Amino acid sequence: MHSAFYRDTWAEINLDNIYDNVSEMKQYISDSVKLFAVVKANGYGHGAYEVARTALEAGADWLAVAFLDEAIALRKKGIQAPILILGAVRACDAGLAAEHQIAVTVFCNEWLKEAKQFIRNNTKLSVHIKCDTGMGRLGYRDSEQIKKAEQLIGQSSVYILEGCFTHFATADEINTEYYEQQYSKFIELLEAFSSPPEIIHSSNSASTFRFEKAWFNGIRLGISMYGLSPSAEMKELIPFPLKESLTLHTKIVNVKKIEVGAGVSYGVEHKAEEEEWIATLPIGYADGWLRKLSGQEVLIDGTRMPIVGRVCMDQCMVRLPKYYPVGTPITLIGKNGNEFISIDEIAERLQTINYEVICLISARVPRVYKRNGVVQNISNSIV
Ligand code: PMH
Repeated sequence: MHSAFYRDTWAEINLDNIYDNVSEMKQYISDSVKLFAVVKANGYGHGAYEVARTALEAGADWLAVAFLDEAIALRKKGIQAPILILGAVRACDAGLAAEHQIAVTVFCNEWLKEAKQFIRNNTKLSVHIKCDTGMGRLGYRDSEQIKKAEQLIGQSSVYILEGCFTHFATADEINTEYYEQQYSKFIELLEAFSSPPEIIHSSNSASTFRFEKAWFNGIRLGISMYGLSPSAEMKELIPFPLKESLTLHTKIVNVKKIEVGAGVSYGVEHKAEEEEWIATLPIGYADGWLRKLSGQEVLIDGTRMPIVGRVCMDQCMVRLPKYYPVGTPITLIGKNGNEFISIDEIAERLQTINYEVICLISARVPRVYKRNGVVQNISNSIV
């Protein structure tokens, strides 16, 4: 269904590209390896439900999210595929996860002891044991604790031990020393099981591309499903072309000629040195188009123009080389004519990583989903 939006700023999500990225990855890994499509944080800003559906169509076996609300939201929209919550779930919510057939991550035996009372007898909770092999975030760090976890799970009628996993901290870096330490630690921790769980998974995008030995029988694909490289160093190591899937657009809402010395925006950091055409764009930091993007270029008619003055909450201004009418389309991220502004370019300007740029595009920016080249759906969380 199309839901309307009434502002001239939107993100376009190319689901065909997401489909292609997933199916390329499916072909790259062996048939016996399950693909977890990581759709946490609203599908890295792209839209969790639409990405999940597309990834499943393209051959993903599992979905992974960060917390219970994200998983339940997918279930409520009718997604029936297996879902794993990668982050912590409160023990008192274990029953809710079980009712929705959502698998949870377990990283501490106290949790196993406490959570079982919240799970109704006619339901079962699938658990994946998380090993902290060096990320220092969540997970068991020693074999004895894992043996105990296996026992606690075995003794209880409400738990099913389904998986075991870890997460690498440096898979996207050229130097592999720390990676190898984590890998060895994971192998050591896996030996603690008297009977290993069905699904063993450790690799994010970077690790999947680089280390076949760390595929085990599941990989967790996040950033590269969205067509992006996990890091600048990784770009040359990616075995197939990735397709960026998010572009960001707006339109000129006001245009004026300002005289020499006239100021633009808060703090008047820009003053015209000669007569200038200034256009106002209806996008600002509350949309995730941050203040640091003052000076960043945008595309009009296949040409780059700079943002001048401070980016405001809902608007920013660009200097035009000539008059353009209200309604002229502007590309903030993506291709326009022969020019292209990549997500990585924005990340560089913000001195951050591409992950952060896409996650920051806020809920008030409508998402327009294209599939098979045509608009399939529009989501607008405001109206
Ligand atoms: N598995 C876990 C446990 C993760 O936290 C992430 C990403 C992925 C897989 C996917 O990684 P990829 O996007 O590099 O493929 N998590 C995060 C994070 O917490 N911060 O940045 C990325």
